[in-house]
Amino acid sequence: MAKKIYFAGSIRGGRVDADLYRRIIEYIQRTDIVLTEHVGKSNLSLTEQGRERDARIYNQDTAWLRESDLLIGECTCPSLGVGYELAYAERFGIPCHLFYDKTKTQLSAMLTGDPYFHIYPYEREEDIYPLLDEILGK
Ligand code: 6K6
Repeated sequence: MAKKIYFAGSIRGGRVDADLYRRIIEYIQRTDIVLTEHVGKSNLSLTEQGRERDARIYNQDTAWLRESDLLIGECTCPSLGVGYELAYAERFGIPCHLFYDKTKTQLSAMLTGDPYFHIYPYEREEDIYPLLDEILGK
C-alpha cells in the first residue's frame, strides 16, 4: 500500500534547493503519496501572511505530520520550520529520514546528536535516490 510521506524542506529559511525538493518529491510520488507537494513548488509565497493565515498553515501541517507514515527531510538549507517539524514528528513517533549535502553544510548537533533521526549525508544528488528506495521499501 502507498505510504503517506511528509516531505520537509526550507520555505522561509531560503529557497536555494527548491528544484531539488521538487525532484525528490516527484521521485517519491512514483510509488507513494507526498502530503506536502507544495514544498517543491517554485512560485509559493514566502512573505508572512499574518498570524491567522500562518495558524492555518501550522494546523494543516501538524495534522498532516500526525497522519504521515514517515517524514523525509532535505536539511541542507537550514530552516526553523523544518527543525520544529522534526521535533514534532519525534514527539508523535513518526520515523524521520534526513538528507543533507555534506559538501555544503554541517547539520545541527541537535539532529546529529539525537539517535531518533536516521541521517544520510550525501555528496551528489544521485546518491539520494537509492537510499530513498531502501527507506520506501522498493
Ligand atoms: C502556500 C503555498 C505554499 O506554501 C504556502 C505558504 N507557506 C507554507 N505552507 C505550507 N507549509 C509551510 C509553509 N511555510 C512553512 N511550511 C512548513 O514548514 C513546510 O512543511 C516546510 O517543511 C517547513 C519550512 O519552514 P520555514 O521555516 O523554512 O518556512
